[in-house]
Amino acid sequence: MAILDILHHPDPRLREVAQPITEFDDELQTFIDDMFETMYAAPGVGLAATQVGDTRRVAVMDCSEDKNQPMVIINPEILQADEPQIMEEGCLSVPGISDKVTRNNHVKLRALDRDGNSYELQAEGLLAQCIQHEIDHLDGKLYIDKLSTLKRDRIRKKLQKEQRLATR
Ligand code: GNR
Ligand code: NI
Repeated sequence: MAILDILHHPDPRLREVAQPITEFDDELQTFIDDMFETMYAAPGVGLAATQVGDTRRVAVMDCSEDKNQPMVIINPEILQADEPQIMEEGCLSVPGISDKVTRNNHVKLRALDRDGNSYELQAEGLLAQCIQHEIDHLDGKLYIDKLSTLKRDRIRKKLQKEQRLATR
């Protein structure tokens, strides 16, 4: 097991579009375990491979109260989305920031599990929000892309300054 480094905005690797997974080998299983360890340690309710510099189309999540409902989504597809509403959102790749964005409160998901078996799931609330957030990561998108240019510029400058202070 290993805790992986989480990339911070504006790292250009957060903008890469992840590639579908076709190999469900031992290396993938180890990577998924490391992603869970990294997510729980952060702590966060989700983590996409993009955030740890990997271009495979996989994310892990656990939106449960007791942190006992690990979920893997591989090559995910949203089949249906409805009930747009404003939700407060944060991201481990945009640390120390949160803001309101519009998300669908209900989604129907199709994805593969860690063994490559297809499943479908109806999700609502935080889980639905998290699914949309993680799929956005796999498409190189961040929730701050939905904010005004002014807000996004301020966030980028703040994180770039923190980055400079952390690496000097
Ligand atoms: O930990 C996280 N919390 C969160 C809160 C509201 C909406 C989405 C999220 S996901 C985030 C972890 C993360 O950055 N996943 O990519
Ligand atoms: Ni995120």
